Amino acid sequence: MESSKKVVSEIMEQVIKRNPNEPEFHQAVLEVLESLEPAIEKHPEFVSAGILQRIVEPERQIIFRVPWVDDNGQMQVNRGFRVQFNSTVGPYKGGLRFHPSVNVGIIKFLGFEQIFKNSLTGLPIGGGKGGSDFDPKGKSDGEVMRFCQSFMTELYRYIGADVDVPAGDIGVGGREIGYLYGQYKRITGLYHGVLTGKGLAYGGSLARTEATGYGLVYFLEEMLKAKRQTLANQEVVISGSGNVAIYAAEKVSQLGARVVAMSDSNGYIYDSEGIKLDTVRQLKEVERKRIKSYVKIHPSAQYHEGSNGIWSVKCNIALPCATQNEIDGEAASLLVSNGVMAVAEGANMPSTPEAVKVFQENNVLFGPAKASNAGGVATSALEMSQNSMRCSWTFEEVDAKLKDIMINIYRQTTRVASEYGCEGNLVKGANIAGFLKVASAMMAQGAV
Ligand code: NDP
Ligand code: 2IT
Repeated sequence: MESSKKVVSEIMEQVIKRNPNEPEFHQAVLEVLESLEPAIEKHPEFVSAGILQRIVEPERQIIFRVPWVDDNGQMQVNRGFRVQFNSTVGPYKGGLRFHPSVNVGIIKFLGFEQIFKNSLTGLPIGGGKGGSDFDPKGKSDGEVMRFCQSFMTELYRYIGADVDVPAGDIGVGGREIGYLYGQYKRITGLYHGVLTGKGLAYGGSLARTEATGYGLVYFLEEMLKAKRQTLANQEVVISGSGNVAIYAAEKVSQLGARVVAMSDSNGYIYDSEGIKLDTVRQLKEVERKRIKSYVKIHPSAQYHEGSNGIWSVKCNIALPCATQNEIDGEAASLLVSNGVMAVAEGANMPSTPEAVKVFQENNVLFGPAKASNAGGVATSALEMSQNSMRCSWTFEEVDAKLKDIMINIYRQTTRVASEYGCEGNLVKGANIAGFLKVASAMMAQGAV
């Protein structure tokens, strides 16, 4: 039996060769493979069955042209993506991201991570991700609608309620899901749960909007409980001011903490008295304005240009909820020297490998994204169940299920970390736990 290190380095070499110019994908794969070493040692049968070679290769990658006409009558062309990564435990499931930085490597890193995250939820969902380099910022509702209709006119042939079920991610919220759903229904004539995050009037689930942020905080509460701590009176910094950030802020505030800083891609606001979330929601969810406008309404708060400066704000708890690689080693060291006690990831891969190392070496409680932000996709799976059953659960019912799922993910992650000799290391615990279920299902299904 080859050493697990050798197995990992051979596969990594192949991944880099086969997928050139995709640094985020390489980063995500390396992190998972390295943390799987103890699992590979215990289960040589996974290596002989080629599970690792297969799991790093998407089942299917779809890239398509998205032409649309802007408000000036000009033709615009964007690129659309859907990466169907792994369908071993259920239909492909994962969000769509609309952001100018989107490329196939970004979608592949997200789709790859989604396999393990979705497995951790315990629900029957495989891994996928999609999106476009379309930038919704500054576009009219009509432009966003025409773009979404064109995007779905191509995507519809690859998805389905039992095939692949997209949802939101950066730049894709209720408005976009509505336009995408309408077009899918018009083309196919089918009224079924092909997307999640739908409006409540047409098959959406209560608590899906809140789910990622709330789930993150339920996970964080478990991390704190293990150290006999609570959220009461903690000072919290949350990056981003989108869907995940807003509902993480709402839940930590309900539990007695104070959010002192939030951001967008231009800069961050600091309000020592605690950020007024109603203002943030009005600015971001309703008016689609920049976070800078907050200080016009609350002049005692401060605005600082540059989003990364947010990590210099002193806090006990940091919740990165904006984007990948937003905390590097230097930012992590700054947080540590300012006394941060816990970091839980709302965004996908927001901490660089150097940052994770800094947190772990300094005994900061660290909740990795695949575990801590799984509440969004878990609630999407609950939306799929309700659609299949033609019923709607109450907010309280969905929220209670979400909380149970997050507590289970925490327990599973800590238990597997101990079983595999890395007690307290939730990064390894989450990756190994997510992997074991998918790997054994792949073994059972044979060479597919
Ligand atoms: P939104 O589009 O609602 O909000 C994104 C926020 O992050 C905005 O404040 C945005 O600022 C900021 N942001 C985006 N890109 C960058 C960047 N390159 N640099 C700095 N700031 C940036 O997205 P979500 O809240 O849905 O997603 C946030 C993160 O959470 C992503 O990593 C996503 O993958 C992850 N996630 C989302 C889930 C969901 O259910 N929505 C589930 C699990 C994870 P600006 O407005 O200036 O662009
Ligand atoms: O990263 C994620 O888990 C999401 N964007 C949510 C995916 C989903 O299908 O709800």
